[in-house]
Amino acid sequence: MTLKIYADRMSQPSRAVIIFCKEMIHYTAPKEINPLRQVPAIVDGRFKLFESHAILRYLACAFPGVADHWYPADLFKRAKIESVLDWHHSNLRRGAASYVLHSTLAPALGLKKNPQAAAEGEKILSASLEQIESFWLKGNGRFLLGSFKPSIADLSLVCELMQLEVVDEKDRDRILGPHKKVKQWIEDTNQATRPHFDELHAILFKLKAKLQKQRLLEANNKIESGTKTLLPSKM
Ligand SMILES: N[C@@H](CCC(=O)N[C@@H](CS)C(=O)NCC(=O)O)C(=O)O
Repeated sequence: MTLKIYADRMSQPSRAVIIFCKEMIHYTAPKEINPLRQVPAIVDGRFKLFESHAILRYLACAFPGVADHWYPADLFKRAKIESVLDWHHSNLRRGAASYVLHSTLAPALGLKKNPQAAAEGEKILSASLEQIESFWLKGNGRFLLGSFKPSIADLSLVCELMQLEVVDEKDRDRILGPHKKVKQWIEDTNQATRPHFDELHAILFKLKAKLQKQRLLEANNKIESGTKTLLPSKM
């Protein structure tokens, strides 16, 4: 049976699902699949499913040979992973997705940037990063819940954070800079899922380069028009 995945590499939850598939399973959104038309969604035979966390859980259980650390069979360990996944949607995702949309991506989607909504998103994002740093990353291991190997929660949360690559460098540094453990954890999750992690995030780095060029051009235009108004008129 072929597993069909409806996904978009620009979508954080989609990237988490694709990396997991590439990493773990060696198998090779339209309206009928997901009434919300969001990605990711999958079709496995007659079974249709959407919501990235539900998909990650399903894939971890439905196919043989998936290493236990991704979604442990142990009830207590699994329940802790559920706890991070539930927390994610109303905290890190809410903050990060809103901040990146309103500060950076809005014009590309035909919307106006919204500094107030961006500031509110940043507040939730920073509080979430603080909680990851001081609580979820506590313990001896390099991954969430003090684990020594990544779980589907590491994948989901790190994919969410990777979208910060597209925002202005100084804003990204301001937000991520104070969270050294978070930065190291992003790197560790990348290392643990190479080469798929880099392959799936290449689209973000392409967009990052394009946006940086645009910002530079805008800054140069501003300087040029400023100098012009300072020059004495010939009239
Ligand atoms: N809670 C969902 C979120 C899915 C989601 O927000 N998908 C976005 C892309 S990141 C989407 O498909 N947006 C298009 C739309 O809403 O029409 C999940 O984790 O799968």
